[in-house]
Amino acid sequence: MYEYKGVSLSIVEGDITKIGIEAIVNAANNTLLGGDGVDGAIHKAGGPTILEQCKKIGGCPTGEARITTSGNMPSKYVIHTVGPIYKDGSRGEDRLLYNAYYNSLKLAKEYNINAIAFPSISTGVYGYPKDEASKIAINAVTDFINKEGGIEEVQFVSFSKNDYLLYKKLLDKRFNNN
Ligand code: AR6
Repeated sequence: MYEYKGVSLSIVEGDITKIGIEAIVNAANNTLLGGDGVDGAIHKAGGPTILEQCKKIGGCPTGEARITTSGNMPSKYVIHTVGPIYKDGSRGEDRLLYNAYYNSLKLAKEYNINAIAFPSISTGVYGYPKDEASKIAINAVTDFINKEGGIEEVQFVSFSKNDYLLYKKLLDKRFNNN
């Protein structure tokens, strides 16, 4: 567990659909109509009410975020965001990934959500290099805390031991933990 300006930051290894927290973030696509990876897992665990709400929303541009309820999952809300498809790093991928995190937090704040869990957006099907993506995730979250505030807890959910260790290395370095 880490603390940054009074906000609790932690790394959790496991399946985000099982986390009982106010909001979980989905790494969705522009249609918001579901897919593989964490998106598929969220729609499967949450049930059809999420898809019904997503259909009404009608899509989401890359880097932006939209919100639905969580259906049958223990969380209350799902914040659907769309990360970039990684090509070669020269097409503004870093800014779009940053925006996906930042805009998810902005939406959370609008809904008075205090605690949120993020998967590692864009690092699966969309192919973003994990090391770079984790740094961007941490930068976006700490920038948001600096500039906007209003959040109390952020969890970085890692789906593998390697991802967990990567976040741990970066957060230890940043916050000087041993
Ligand atoms: N809990 C937590 N993390 C998970 C889970 C889970 N249940 N399942 C996978 N991950 P991805 P993307 C991790 O592919 O790269 C979909 O088809 C996974 O190990 O889910 O943003 C959408 O519809 C990886 O580190 O999302 C889009 O079309 C991370 O979540 C596209 O994939 C993100 O992998 C989005 O691709």
